[in-house]
Amino acid sequence: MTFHQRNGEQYSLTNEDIIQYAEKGYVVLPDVISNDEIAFIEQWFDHFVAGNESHRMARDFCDMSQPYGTPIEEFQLVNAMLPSKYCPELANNIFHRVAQNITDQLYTRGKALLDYEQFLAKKPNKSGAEFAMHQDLGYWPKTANTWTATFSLAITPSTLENGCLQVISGSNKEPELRKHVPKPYRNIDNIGKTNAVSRDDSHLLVIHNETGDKIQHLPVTRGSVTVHDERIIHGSSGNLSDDWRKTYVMAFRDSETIKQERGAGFTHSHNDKVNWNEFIR
Ligand SMILES: O=C(O)CCC(=O)C(=O)O
Repeated sequence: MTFHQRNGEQYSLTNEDIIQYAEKGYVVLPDVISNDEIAFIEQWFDHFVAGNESHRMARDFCDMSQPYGTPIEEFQLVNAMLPSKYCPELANNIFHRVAQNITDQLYTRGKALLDYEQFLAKKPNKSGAEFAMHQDLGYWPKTANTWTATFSLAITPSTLENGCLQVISGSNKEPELRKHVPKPYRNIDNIGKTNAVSRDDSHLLVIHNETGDKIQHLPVTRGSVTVHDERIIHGSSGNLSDDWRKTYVMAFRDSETIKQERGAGFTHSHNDKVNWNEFIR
């Protein structure tokens, strides 16, 4: 039996991890970041989620379950994009360095680097704090090489009750990306009518579930990590617990892909001025 091992900034994957990631589109890695290391990250996490940088983040501080313009007091699924851009003290932190080491083991046909990061927090007792099921590639511009490893570090335990990550294992092998559309929200003034929205109204995209979709939940302990690829269907439910769910997301992509994205003005900031029509899949 092979065990995972953290040694300095290295975390050794097993052959089974590498095969599962390629075949099923995800892997769960226990005990990647220690309690002491998380304490540093959590201070910054709480700083952002409390809205302390919101005055200079515009749409990079938003709710991933509700349209832009939702008042901060009503947020359920708090999203702070690109925290190291706003507070460079966080850049190249221990999670970044260990995740880079793991990425280098998963991706050997080129060099993948950190493309973007985000803090995601589900407030306690918010059944609406759902992250609708999607494929990450549905959110991004077309690029020649799509390879991605997206890491979710559990800053708090991630459980069934607080809305842990859920995946459809193996859906990364579907030949076509599913159709993603902006989430329609009910117009409260016009009960019964549903507003059609564009990506300028809300960042959130949704897909249609298909019969046969089998959801698998991925609960993890504090300090553990899930890694998912760009094609696997995934999302998460609301938080029915009395505690926060806090997650630090980091995505690594091929260095040439990152160059292509930046060339098209795409930095993963919600403030990017992107012509989405050019990116339609
Ligand atoms: O952790 C979650 O609740 C969802 C995160 C997610 O969808 C992503 O990182 O792509």
